[in-house]
Amino acid sequence: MKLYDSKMAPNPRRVRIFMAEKGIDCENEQLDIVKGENLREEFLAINPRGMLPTLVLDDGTVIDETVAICRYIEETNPEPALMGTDAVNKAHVEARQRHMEWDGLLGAMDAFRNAFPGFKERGLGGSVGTVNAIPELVDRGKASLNRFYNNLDAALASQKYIAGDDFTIADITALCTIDFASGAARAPMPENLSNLKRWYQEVSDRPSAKA
Ligand SMILES: N[C@@H](CCC(=O)N[C@@H](CS)C(=O)NCC(=O)O)C(=O)O
Repeated sequence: MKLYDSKMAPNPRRVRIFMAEKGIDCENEQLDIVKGENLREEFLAINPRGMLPTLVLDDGTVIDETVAICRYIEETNPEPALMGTDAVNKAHVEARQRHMEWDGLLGAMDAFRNAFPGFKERGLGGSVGTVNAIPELVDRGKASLNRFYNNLDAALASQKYIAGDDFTIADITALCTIDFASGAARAPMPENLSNLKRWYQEVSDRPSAKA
């Protein structure tokens, strides 16, 4: 299988870390989003939405959407479980994973996308044509991230990982969000949140975090 990927972007990194945790490697093609390589005809023929990550299986099946790709990998390589164990735990991991996306990653994407000069006319990602950035969304994104950081710190006071005792996809989404927010989106994790800092150090030390 082959992963269409971009080292500069947070969503493809979620898949790389997920695969690294499972010990899986595959063919990889890097596309430069800022240069618009994801909007070229060759790639749109594979994924008309022009979004990364995109996984192509050996039989030609195309799977896009980070969580859908992770679901496929989880089903084909169940160990270690990263998306929950029994029915209740799977539902809980899914809820936490969505909290990380909605409260954190979307805010970071808004804060970055609407401030980055190269995306002035690419306010929405992918093959949607010209859409102007909205500078007001930068502050809204940062406000959302602020709540995300504080809620995470409170949750991590009484549990090791974001969905409980085990490292899961929710931790991967949160890590990629925080690194992206701290760098490109210019909304770093506050220094005074000690539970969040403890967790961040632990997950950043995992070998998969280098993926
Ligand atoms: N919901 C999608 C979002 C994917 C997404 O936003 N990908 C970004 C990179 S992080 C992208 O491909 N952007 C293309 C662009 O900005 O033109 C997923 O989870 O895979």
